[in-house]
Amino acid sequence: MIMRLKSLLFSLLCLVGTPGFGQQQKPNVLLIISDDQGYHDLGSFGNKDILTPYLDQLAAEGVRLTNFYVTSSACTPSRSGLLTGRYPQRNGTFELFRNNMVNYGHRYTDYEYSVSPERILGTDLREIFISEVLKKGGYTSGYVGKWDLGQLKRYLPMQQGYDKYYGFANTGIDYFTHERYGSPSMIDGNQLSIADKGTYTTDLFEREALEFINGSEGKPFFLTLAFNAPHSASNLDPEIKGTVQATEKYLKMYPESNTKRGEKQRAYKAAVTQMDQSIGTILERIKEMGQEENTLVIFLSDNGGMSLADNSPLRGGKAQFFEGGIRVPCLVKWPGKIVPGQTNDAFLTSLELFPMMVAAAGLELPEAIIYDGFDMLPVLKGKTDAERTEMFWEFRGDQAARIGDWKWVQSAKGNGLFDLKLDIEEQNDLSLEKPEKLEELTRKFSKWKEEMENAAPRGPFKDF
Ligand SMILES: [Ca+2]
Repeated sequence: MIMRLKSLLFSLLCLVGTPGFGQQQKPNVLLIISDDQGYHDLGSFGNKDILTPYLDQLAAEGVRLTNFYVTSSACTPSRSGLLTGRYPQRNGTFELFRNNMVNYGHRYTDYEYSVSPERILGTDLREIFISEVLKKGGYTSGYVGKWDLGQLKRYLPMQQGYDKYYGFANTGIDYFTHERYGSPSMIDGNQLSIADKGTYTTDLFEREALEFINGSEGKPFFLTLAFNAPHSASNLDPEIKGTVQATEKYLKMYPESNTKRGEKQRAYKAAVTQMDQSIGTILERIKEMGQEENTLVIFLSDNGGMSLADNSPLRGGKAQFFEGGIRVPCLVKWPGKIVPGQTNDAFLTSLELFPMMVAAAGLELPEAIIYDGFDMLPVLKGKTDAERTEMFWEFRGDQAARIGDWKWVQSAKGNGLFDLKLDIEEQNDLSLEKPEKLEELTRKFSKWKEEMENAAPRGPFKDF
């Protein structure tokens, strides 16, 4: 009898330790990244022309962040900051892993590509990716899409805490051939693969995301889904170079234009709409699995849009430190935790996402590592006003700082001191009227820069 009781007790204890019995399973985390999507290129951010019904639904079911920044105006450093929770200048990936020869029309030979900086450099292996922290917490993690943090096997997602990888590791490809200036670039696991050549990337990333989610049942999942849409295609063909590629089905949703630029914009919009549809399909699948209530969904663009995009009302775009290059659309949904249908204009950045995901998973940040952000969930819940007070940017000699509502930019594309509260368009340079403010921002920038320079040497750009 006693033995039977013990056995029964043991069984009960086991049950208690199992998700679904008296305790909530750890939340799934779905982190969706679009590439070079403009601040205004979603219906929920005021665009009347572009079709994004599923992202608009996500906004209606979650919170829309209108004052949210990434750590860089370019892809690679923005992603290094996001996935390590640290300023790119601290983690050492503050440049693109790129050999500029292709910009002058040169197509790499296979050998040249194999030894190019783009191919052989990657984010410092000492950095701890969000996937590595979540893995320790029992998560199964998948990375689908653009990685951009190193192409050699040692730098790929499966060596950085992810259990699955399907995507490309360089900074941009052709949407159909999956080649970068002629070099095959799609990777399945740790191997280059041409098995899916010819299929539009968004379709492939949707397929792979669904496969990962379907296979995760019983375990909390973390999926990073990084579309290449609507980034321009990396193809030397002058008809394709600098354009966004789209499929007929989605092109047909937009009226034809009689100008070349109009047609390019039409394709940009079609690519955004197809990405939106894929996001909708994936969110629907999560709902069918009964996991909607238990899934934290985050959506953001990795940096501002280029010339085909609409960053209005912000000034500038990609590769600039005016707001259009670094303030991006961000949506967060977590049913039961975040009140749906809100707009939150707190000053926040992508550096907050790492601590937020770790806290959502009920885990602690690794000790002895300096993180540059904080868990922003209490801000999204409206429980605290403790938003960010300062943020700094640097890229190729351009510099910028935001302290409170004040923004300072010094760059090849223009300079100025702006009061974002009154002048979100950064039209009114107050440098002469507010010298003490200018002095405060430049002094704080110098202090930040000194801290970054004194941070532990990290490769590849800093550690040489
Ligand atoms: Ca980008």
